[in-house]
Amino acid sequence: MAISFLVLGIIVLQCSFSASDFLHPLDPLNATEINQIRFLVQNNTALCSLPNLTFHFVDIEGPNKDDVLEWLSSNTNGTSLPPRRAKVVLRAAGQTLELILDLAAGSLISHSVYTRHGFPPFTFDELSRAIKLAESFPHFQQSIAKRGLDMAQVTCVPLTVGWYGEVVTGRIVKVVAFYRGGTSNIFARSIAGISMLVDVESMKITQYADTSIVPLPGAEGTEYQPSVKKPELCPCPIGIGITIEGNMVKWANWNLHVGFNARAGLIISTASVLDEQRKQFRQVLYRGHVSETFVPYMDPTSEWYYRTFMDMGEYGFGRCASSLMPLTDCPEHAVFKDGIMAGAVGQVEVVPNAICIFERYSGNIAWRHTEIGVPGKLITRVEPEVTLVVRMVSTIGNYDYILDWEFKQSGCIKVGVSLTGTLELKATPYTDVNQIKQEVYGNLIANNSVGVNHDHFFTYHLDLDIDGQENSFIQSKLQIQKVKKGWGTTRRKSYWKTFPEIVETEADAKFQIGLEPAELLVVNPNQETLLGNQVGYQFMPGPSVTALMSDDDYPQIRAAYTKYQLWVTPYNESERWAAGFYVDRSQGDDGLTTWTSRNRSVVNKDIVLWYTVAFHHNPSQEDYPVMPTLQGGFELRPKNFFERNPMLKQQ
Ligand SMILES: *[C@@H]1O[C@H](CO)[C@@H](O)[C@H](O)[C@H]1NC(C)=O
Ligand SMILES: *[C@@H]1O[C@H](CO)[C@@H](O)[C@H](O)[C@H]1NC(C)=O
Ligand SMILES: *[C@@H]1O[C@H](CO)[C@@H](O)[C@H](O)[C@H]1NC(C)=O
Ligand SMILES: [Cu+2]
Repeated sequence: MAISFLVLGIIVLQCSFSASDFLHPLDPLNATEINQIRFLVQNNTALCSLPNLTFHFVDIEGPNKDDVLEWLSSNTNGTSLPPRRAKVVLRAAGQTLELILDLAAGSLISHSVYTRHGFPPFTFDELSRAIKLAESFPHFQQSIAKRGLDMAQVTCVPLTVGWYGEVVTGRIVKVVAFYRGGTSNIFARSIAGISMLVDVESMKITQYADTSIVPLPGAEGTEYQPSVKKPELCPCPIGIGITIEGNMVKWANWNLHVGFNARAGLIISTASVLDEQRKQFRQVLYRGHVSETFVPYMDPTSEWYYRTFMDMGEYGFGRCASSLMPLTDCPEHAVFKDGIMAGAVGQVEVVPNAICIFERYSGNIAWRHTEIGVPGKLITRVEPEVTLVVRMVSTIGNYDYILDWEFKQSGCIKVGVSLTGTLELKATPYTDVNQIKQEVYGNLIANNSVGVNHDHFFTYHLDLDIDGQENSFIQSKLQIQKVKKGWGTTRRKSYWKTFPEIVETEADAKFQIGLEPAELLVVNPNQETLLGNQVGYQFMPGPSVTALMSDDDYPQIRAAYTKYQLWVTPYNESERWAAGFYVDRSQGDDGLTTWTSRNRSVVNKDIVLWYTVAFHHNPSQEDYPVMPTLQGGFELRPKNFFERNPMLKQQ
């Protein structure tokens, strides 16, 4: 398996990459730049003397959006790129340090200590050292022996702990244990009753308790075999063709930039669509990516209550990116791109094949019509749908999240997020639903295993620029109108009509979607079609899911933004992460809810949409031992953006 994967990887790489050193101002940091950053930090006299210096965040800083747009419009190839800067977040001597570096000058622009609530993401080094520490802890080994288990079959998993009103003194993880014996599905066999706290800065176990012995769920039926069936090689249609220059992707009528960082993973930026009539590319999306995730479990008991993960800010979606498998994760002809980031000591880390890009022949119909009204003729015109998909998979412990961005020739952008992987199961004495007398906070989905109720929230940062930066947001309600008396000969009593309302300020720009019928639109009030309609894109939400925790519950305070599915804010480069930048043990005083309390105007401004795709997950037996994918998402659809259906060629 490993060998054939390697061979395929090489083949794909050969036909996918030109040696082009095409640059875009939003390109992720490359290996040379990451090495340069490490060098600058290690040779800085103030920094190099600090003990236990670790790198927690390294990414490009900026550049200024105006500079990027100017560069794009002047269409220069690598000349006059805006200044290349990096933001670095370090931990040293118990402090969080923020640096801004100038990569051209090789100098430190600014340097400050962050003193407010919350901590940067954990490094993988810290997490793996915490695991090793726990596994070698004598009391823990005794607890395992007491249960008659073999230490060599134990897997420890470090979990972030959230915040519950306490005074936060340090960076800690809770380590929980699972048993591999007889299975590779570790999350199916939880060793319950043991609780361990590790201070990751001192790398010491600060709390240990072994309270109760719960039966270990069996190994039988937990295994999920990798599919050995080789995908059939399709008689694939000849593709439209994907052109990749550096990180710029050109396909059909789309131009876009595909970026990556350790926190967000996949980042789509400067996406524009060709208008054949106007003979120009028109801006649609300046930048889009998942900005935070929130997975609160609904079990308030002592071993589970703290499981309220904010994976993106605590662990990182890019950090947890999986290498995609050719022909299974992505179809034939997919082009792969590596994910490059900085590790704990600033070293270059590469996730091979972190992103794939491919044409999708869905078997769907892009548009069609059969005309029977022309005498003597039966006219049928159909166009099959061919789209471009950009994909990554992030595996955060037990869950695998598949993130898709699909670009259609109709101008639509469809964003999908799929959940699969294994559930984080809770061990229980029960082997039959009828035995259950006490609340188990979920469902018995396998012998001795409860699938605990939980939610998944994915909050997207969507900086739309419809035909330019000055945009407005419109909520257009559909309301029933009564037909007035004395209206002539109609026998109708009612009809519906739209009532578009421009959303003025942030206080009005947060929505619980689906309560009443309404269209949600981003328009450019300064641009019209030839017919005089305002150009725009419609935001098509997925099913409406709202957080179901009380407002005073600590996880809900940290993720208060999940109460509304959609928020609109004026663009501000430093407002990018919905729950704030420092999420580990955050207290809810940064992020969307805080920013929007300023009640800024969102009319005819550069605006950003924040949309949360969410799922309430009440597990079932089919989720065991591995969960079939469950998909959610949303779509952006042109609305009076083109003069007519853009898929029809000019006549
Ligand atoms: C559950 O496990 C018990 C033994 O631990 C076994 O007798 C029983 O058949 C199992 N039930 C199912 C549904 O697999
Ligand atoms: C941008 O947002 C940050 C954080 O909310 C705020 O401190 C800063 O003042 C804002 N900048 C502008 C220009 O509004
Ligand atoms: C927000 O600003 C608008 C316009 O100035 C004002 O009418 C509204 O009352 C403000 N809302 C809040 C909650 O401050
Ligand atoms: Cu789930």
